Amino acid sequence: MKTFFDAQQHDHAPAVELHNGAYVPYAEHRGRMESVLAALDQVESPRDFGMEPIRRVHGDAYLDFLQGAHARWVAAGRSGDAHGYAWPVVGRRPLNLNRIDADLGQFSFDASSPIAAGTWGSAYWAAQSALAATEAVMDGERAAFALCRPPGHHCGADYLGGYCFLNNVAIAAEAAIAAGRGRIAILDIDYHHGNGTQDIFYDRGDVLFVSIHADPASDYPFFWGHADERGTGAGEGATLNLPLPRGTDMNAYRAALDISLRAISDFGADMLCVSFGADTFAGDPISQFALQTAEYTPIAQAIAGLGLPTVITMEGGYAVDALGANVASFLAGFA
Ligand code: SP5
Ligand code: ZN
Repeated sequence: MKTFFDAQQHDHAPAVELHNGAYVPYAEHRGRMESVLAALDQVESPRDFGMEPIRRVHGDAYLDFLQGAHARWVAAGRSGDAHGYAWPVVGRRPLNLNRIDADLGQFSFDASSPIAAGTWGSAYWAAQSALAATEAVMDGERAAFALCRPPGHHCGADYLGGYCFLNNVAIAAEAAIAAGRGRIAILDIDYHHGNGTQDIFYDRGDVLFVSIHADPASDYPFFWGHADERGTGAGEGATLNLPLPRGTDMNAYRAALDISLRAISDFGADMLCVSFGADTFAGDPISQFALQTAEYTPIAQAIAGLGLPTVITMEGGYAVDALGANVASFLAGFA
């Protein structure tokens, strides 16, 4: 399968994240990509599609913030990565205070996604990888894989979080629509709910968002991904959340997958985008599902059975030693 990755995606290297009350080593590190790259035989660098496709998803104020945040952090006399610590209560009006600490709160929803010196460049090239995979599929490939790092599904039009800065799968979907595709289905099979993607398309009837994830009653991101979230306005019914309990194994997972595939098939999409996270793996250090390496192949075969041109973007997966094998097992299902 055509796979896209740019070496600049390695530059994003935050040191620590806040977890259970302490700063611990950042789980979303470059070793993840090294594991995947070692398991795949051919990877291409994407060409540069520029800012326009990114601007279709993200607001200008957010993009200006993201590009400038680390330099402003340094200009404020700080060292290391930019960490926010104060957030506006929901409903407070946005204020233009020209204060890096205020903006870190304004444009994020959690404390697990510091901005490092290389963050913007890596996020930019992850998005370009997603665009290259989209282009490959529109040029006739049956499926293509964007090895996105940083991942994207937790960040919204105007906020970052969950290790995500630019929403790669949303950027891919909007690029396909701009190129003339009418209806896009997004299937999110990361362990965590894809809250950013859901928010971006919540009122849209032309993009179906379907997500299978750990129940947000027990797991991050808590405030999104509950079964009663079904879209709004023209998007009513175009969001489908299938939360599953901790401990979910292949049997229960497969039943939710079948419901997802039926919804996508009923929607009549002409392209599919898959947010693929391998943090559903039994050995994942931050997640609690029980899928095995070999089970990613039949999952992918079932998805491929839809017969839709498919763009796959990488999301989470933190069992670094097994990550390459898990990704390879998934991609094998499309072969
Ligand atoms: C893309 C994706 O999978 N994002 C997941 C973000 C989850 N963040 C909340 C869980 C925090 C767990 N931190 C563990 C750190 C271990 N070093
Ligand atoms: Zn995840």
